[in-house]
Amino acid sequence: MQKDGIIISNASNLYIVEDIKTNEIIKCNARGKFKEQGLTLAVGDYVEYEVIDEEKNEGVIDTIKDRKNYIKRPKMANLTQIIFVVSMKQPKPDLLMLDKQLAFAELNNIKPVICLNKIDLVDEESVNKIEKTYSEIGYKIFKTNANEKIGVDDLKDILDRNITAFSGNSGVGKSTLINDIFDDEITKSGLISEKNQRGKNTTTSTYLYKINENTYLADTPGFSTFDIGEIASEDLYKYFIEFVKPSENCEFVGCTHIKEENCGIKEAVQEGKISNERYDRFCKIYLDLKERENRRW
Ligand SMILES: Nc1nc2c(ncn2[C@@H]2O[C@H](COP(=O)(O)OP(=O)(O)OP(=O)(O)O)[C@@H](O)[C@H]2O)c(=O)[nH]1
Ligand SMILES: [Mg+2]
Ligand SMILES: [Zn+2]
Repeated sequence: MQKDGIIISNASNLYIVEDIKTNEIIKCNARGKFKEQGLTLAVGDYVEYEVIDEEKNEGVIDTIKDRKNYIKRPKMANLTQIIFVVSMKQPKPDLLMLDKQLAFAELNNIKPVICLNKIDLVDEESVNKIEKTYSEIGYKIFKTNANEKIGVDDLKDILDRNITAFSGNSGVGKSTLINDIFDDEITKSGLISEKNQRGKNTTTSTYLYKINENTYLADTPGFSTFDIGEIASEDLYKYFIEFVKPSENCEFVGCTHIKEENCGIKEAVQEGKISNERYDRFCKIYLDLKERENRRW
């Protein structure tokens, strides 16, 4: 009998499937046809599986359902939301990284959410400045002090009906936030808080935790920003969402929005409709992508 499940972890050819209805865990292999079709199954895939061995909880995956998206590093399907954690201090905010990651999310059709953490370590003004830049673009912003669990409840609410991952540089507070939110649910099982010999939390493979009906949290080894290398330099502006409308006013077809005269995006910067700093970071990322393209030829 075919049952509905979701892949919650994967090591080489073994897929751990959680039954959607019963939450039972079944160790599955994949049918050979997927390989023949060049399809790689991934954590987050909704599947139909069949139980082969009732006692050992073993089964086989027959079908993959249509994917919303697929990302390569970490290998994952159907991620619907990423919470980008930015630390206000120790380490200081890395907005270049944030902008790369926002572009990555836009490229993959994943809802981005920004969490400004460690607000206890800086004055309110510097938090509000970053908040203003990104809320004006239309992004959702949360301000937290994870150590004191301040602002964390609001974060919890947006997880509902999503497959969410946390992302951000080392030390920004991802694990602290996740532990805050799932104090009881997850960390008791020891999974997220599992420590390696050095006593530091590490995540080496992706794992999905079911929080609620249709609600999962992905613990991942981190997102490779190199994946924005998939974006052609000339398309980058499309993933800086507030640049799209002004770009309609560019005089030249194929305007790179860097050096040209009569560029709609540069005009919007001058008129204060696009943040100066965001534009500067756009130029930096553009030039990076361009250089990578040139090296490829
Ligand atoms: N003052 C302050 N410290 C915080 C806050 N959130 C986290 N920290 C501290 O920052 C340090 C790093 O936090 P982690 O949660 O381990 O950071 P992480 O993002 O998981 O780091 P990696 O696992 O290395 O990627 C810890 O010592 C936390 O106690 C906060 O809001 N305020
Ligand atoms: Mg961590
Ligand atoms: Zn332009």
